Amino acid sequence: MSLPPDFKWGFATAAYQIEGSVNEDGRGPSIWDTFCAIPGKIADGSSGAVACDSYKRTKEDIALLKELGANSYRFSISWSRIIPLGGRNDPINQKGIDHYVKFVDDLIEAGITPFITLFHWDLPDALDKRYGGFLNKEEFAADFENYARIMFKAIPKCKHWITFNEPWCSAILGYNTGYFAPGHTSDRSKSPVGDSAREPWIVGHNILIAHARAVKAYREDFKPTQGGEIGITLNGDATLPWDPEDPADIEACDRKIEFAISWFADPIYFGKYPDSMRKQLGDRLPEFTPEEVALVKGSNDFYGMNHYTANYIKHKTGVPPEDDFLGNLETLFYNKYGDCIGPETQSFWLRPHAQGFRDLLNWLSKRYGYPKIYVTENGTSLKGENDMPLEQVLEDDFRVKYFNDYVRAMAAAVAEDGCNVRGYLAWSLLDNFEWAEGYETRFGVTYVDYANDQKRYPKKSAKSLKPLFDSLIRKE
Ligand code: GBH
Repeated sequence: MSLPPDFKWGFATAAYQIEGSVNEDGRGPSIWDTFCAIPGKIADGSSGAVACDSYKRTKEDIALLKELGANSYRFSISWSRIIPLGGRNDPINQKGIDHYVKFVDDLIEAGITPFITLFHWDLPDALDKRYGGFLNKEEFAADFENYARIMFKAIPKCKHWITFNEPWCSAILGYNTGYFAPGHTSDRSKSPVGDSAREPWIVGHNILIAHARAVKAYREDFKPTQGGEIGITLNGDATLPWDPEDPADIEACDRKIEFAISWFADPIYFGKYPDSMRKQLGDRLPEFTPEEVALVKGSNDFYGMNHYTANYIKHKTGVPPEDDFLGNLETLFYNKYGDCIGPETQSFWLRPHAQGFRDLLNWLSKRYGYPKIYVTENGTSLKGENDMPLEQVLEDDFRVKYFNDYVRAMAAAVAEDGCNVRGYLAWSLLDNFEWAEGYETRFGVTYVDYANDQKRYPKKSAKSLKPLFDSLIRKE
């Protein structure tokens, strides 16, 4: 028994990936509606227009959570349902607010603790068009703070707030590779706009400022009466040296994590960017003003950790190209001796390697002083799952094993290494819109039959988590 009695566990989702109803009750478009409409951006040409229809099936989703035994649920709010045009002087849509207020009431009524993500990539499209969205520090931060305040006020019952989900993805995939909305990149065959060498670092900086402003607002004006907590969720993969004997590969392992995670976490815990990033990026990486340092430093009540996979890291020599965002290194699935890091999944970037989870929990805990951690996402796709017959899909032993191995690695990090993990939200409750990969890649513990009225079928993995956590959580 290695997890504390009040350990929170359950499942996670995000608004644009599950809700559908994009024109319902006054919602305005987000950058993902716009991006999906551009031919070639989404693998199967789809969008989140219908997705899992969860906007209309909140009852069904809550019943499912209950059936699976979850005590917590992480979901995100669609900003453009609250303020269709997004900005602080734009009209507020009461119907959007009412929807989430009712949803939280119903969750709590069902005994499920809500974790709310304010921003999971679906920026109101009007803000992108009006002033360049994340690229405009003053406007974006002010508008995000205003939106966050509306939600804090409307949902005092929520005690766990996440400002941003994976700002790395918004910055790098949105403004360097162009793989995600709004699709900026220097590659003119993919986008008429973008500067892969500069924009991502500006976007990352501005998201940090917006995060910190929302945290300050919560702490000053809501936390004293509501008593909740707030933090950011960062994504990052575990790293192992390609050549364990080569000090340059060992150093590159840390640098990879610094470029992915410490880019955001160092400013939040230490008030500065990592030296490795400053060294490589020079003045393309923005500087924090003294006021910004004061705002950003210390702006986490907890660390939200999204984690899926691991890579072998091989350092590169020579001057990296200007658009490099990894830290002058290669990420590989095989090491020098030909060992493979883990089996293939449907996601080109994901190979299970549970020991990496334990190692990364330790890396983060050491660097940031053993903060309280919520694992806000962890999960896997399964090679070829979309083409399997339903009976086979429902016997997802590969995913059962993934969760078993990863949750046990986490429990060991808590019991044996002293990491302060207090919650775990599996990704995902439902198969859903997997962004640029469309619906071909499934991450759900529940199969969603998109061709037949979005009917839900819990897979074996859905039912595997309750007994697993029951065996690991100490009774009072
Ligand atoms: C999460 O990101 C998201 O929060 C969630 O919405 C999503 O459904 C889930 O993963 C499953 O994908 O080769 O540069 O294109 C996970 C972290 C980081 C994984 C970026 C994919 C792409 C690397 N993601 N990565 S790249």
